[in-house]
Amino acid sequence: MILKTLMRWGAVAAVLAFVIVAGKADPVGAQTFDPQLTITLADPTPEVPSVLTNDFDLAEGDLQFGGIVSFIPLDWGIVPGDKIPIGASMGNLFSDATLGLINSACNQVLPVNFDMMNASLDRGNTVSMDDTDDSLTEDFAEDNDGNGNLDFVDRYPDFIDRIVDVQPIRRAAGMTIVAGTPVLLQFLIFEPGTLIFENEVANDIISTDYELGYPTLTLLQAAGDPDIVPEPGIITDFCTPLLTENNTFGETADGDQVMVNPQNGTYTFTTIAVGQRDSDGDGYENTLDTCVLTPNIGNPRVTMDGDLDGDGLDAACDPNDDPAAQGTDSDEDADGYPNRQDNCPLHPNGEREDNQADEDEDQIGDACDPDPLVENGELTLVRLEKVITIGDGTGPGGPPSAEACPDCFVLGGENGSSSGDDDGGSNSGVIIGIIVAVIAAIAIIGGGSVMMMRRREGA
Ligand SMILES: [Ca+2]
Ligand SMILES: [Ca+2]
Ligand SMILES: [Ca+2]
Ligand SMILES: [Ca+2]
Repeated sequence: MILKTLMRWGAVAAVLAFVIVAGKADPVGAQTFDPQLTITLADPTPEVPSVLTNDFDLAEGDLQFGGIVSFIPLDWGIVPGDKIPIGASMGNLFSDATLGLINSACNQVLPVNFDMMNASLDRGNTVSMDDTDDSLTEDFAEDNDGNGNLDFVDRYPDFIDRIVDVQPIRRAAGMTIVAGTPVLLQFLIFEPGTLIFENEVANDIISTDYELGYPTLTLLQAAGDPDIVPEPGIITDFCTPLLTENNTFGETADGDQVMVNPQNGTYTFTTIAVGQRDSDGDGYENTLDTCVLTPNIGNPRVTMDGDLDGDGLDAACDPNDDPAAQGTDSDEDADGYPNRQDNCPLHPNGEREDNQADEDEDQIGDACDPDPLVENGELTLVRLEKVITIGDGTGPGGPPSAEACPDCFVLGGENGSSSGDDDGGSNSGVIIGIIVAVIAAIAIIGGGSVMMMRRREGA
């Protein structure tokens, strides 16, 4: 355990070497969640490979996202993953993530980039996100069969089925090392109509799901896994600004088609993004706010702002915000979780207690939640639509022809429902879970910081 801890903290130095400190002041204000989406198609000619760039940005001061589901239009040409070689490069993602490290202000920008590969869809051949063989590397990040593909490419991460128990038609996966820890990013594409939003809030925004097209779910690490076990880590916050650029290739380096433009016409890409909860409405989401029930005095993005003793706890609820005690209260309740990561910074709820338990998943721990069974703070759903024109846009539209894309997914065709255990309409129960689980999950990144740090089995 000591060795593990040392290795982790050693890695911090490496991270800090790449960190740009952006200590810019941000006026305190009401909560906003205003994601900006841009979709660019390199070549709008009908029926040619689609080279798509999707920029998703959140400005500094916005609430961090809790979940994102994107839809690719129904008539777009999607080649299923089982028609593309495993391990083939299908795109990349560049992002600038803003992090708070080791209890400091959330203002350190870390570039995090991924190369995305076509990955196995075989849910019968799974791999763990834990280090089950005690090799000091998590199983998914190893190449146990020595075929040149890391195991998250060859095998299906087992936690996915615990989040969404539905067969995807394609999975793109990429890994990068952050703070010495392998981090996995995955995009799962499902058949149109698979995700049915029964969520009350979502229903206000989404009228029909099938017509929106192919739902794409983004999974970062094992966030959303109900079996995840929190543990203290070095990444204590994950906040805005956030910049992401996601590029999808039209074909692999060997010329295998990946995505193909539809016929002359116009098409709408839809993205549903959910902002995290902010229970006291002070503009700081629960995962970033050390005083979740009291409007903050300072800005958690600015070093020591409203935090005279620099312990990460805002003076609005710090019982001893005393400069004379600077640095000594970095874990005020002495439960092992630093203040900025602790979902109850003033109530012991560490690994010896309930270990950050949060029954209603509002990122306020049960130990200090005034309503442990009722979520505090609203989720903000935003629906973003971008219209893309193919050709001159005057045509009636329609999918690419079988000649232009022999392997493209055919709606209602024989390559539909590869699992045979779902047919869209019967999955409402599944999906209620999805948006909620993913929200809860990704939100954990900031507060519980489970994203980068997972307990190894038996550790
Ligand atoms: Ca607050
Ligand atoms: Ca303080
Ligand atoms: Ca605590
Ligand atoms: Ca709670």
